[in-house]
Amino acid sequence: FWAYAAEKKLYSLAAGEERRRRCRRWRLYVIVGSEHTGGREVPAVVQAAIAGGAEVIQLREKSLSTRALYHLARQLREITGEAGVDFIINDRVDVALAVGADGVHLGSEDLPLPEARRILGDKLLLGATAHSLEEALKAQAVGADYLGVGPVFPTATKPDIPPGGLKLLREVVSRVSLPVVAIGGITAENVREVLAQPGVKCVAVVSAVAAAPDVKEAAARLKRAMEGMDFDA
Ligand code: 3NM
Repeated sequence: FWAYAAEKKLYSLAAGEERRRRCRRWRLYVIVGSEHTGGREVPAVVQAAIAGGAEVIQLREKSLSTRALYHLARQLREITGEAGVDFIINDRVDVALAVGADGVHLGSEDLPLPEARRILGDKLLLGATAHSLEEALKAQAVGADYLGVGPVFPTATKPDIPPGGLKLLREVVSRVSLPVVAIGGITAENVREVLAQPGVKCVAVVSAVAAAPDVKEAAARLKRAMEGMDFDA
């Protein structure tokens, strides 16, 4: 029994390390949902974001029926799969499994992380939102693979939570070993100062890409702004 348990533990440690390694490769994480695309079709916006250089797409829909969400998620799974881009679904563990997404992002009102992990098995990525150091430590303790940390700057997309600034990022990175995705009010103008924080290698955006008149160019502009940064630091 002990040999079996030890082997199982080793196996699950290796799976966790592999999941975190995948998240550490991300630089530009684009969140899309029909509320943010200014009436444009979500799949077209996702195509353009990928063409501009997004490496991970999150579908975040708060008011579609389950069937409509499923159909949309299937289309995005196809687009992201062809492009070799990771595909994350906000909140809906069931839909993520149904369409074969790469992971699920969970907030504090969603399923608890350990339950989601039990349902998802050890391959899918599990992201958690952290608005404070306390939430970040808690999410790490219960098995998140990466953390969305913010809001960094004031943003109309999340007006109810006070921004934590670059200080919040520094606090979290200094105490948590998980990959950190900075979020909230990030644009091509401020992305360099965000990524200049040691340990922060990825930014997530909603409006800077999904709401931009030229989505591909907006994503490409963010990627250009990151050029020459030392992500190994
Ligand atoms: N979550 P924009 S901030 C969806 O801090 C979301 O948890 C946040 O949108 C958090 O790029 C945020 O338009 C909105 O500022 C980010």
